[in-house]
Amino acid sequence: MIKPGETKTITFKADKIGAFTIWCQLHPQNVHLRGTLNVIP
Ligand SMILES: [Cu+2]
Repeated sequence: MIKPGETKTITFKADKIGAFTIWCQLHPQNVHLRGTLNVIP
């Protein structure tokens, strides 16, 4: 988690191409709009 206004860089290996739904881990999935993580070649 990060505080409001704070920035943080994370690194991970995206081993599949596509559009993946992402959501907040702190609240039920219907509380916020979901986001999409797009992995492109
Ligand atoms: Cu949330």
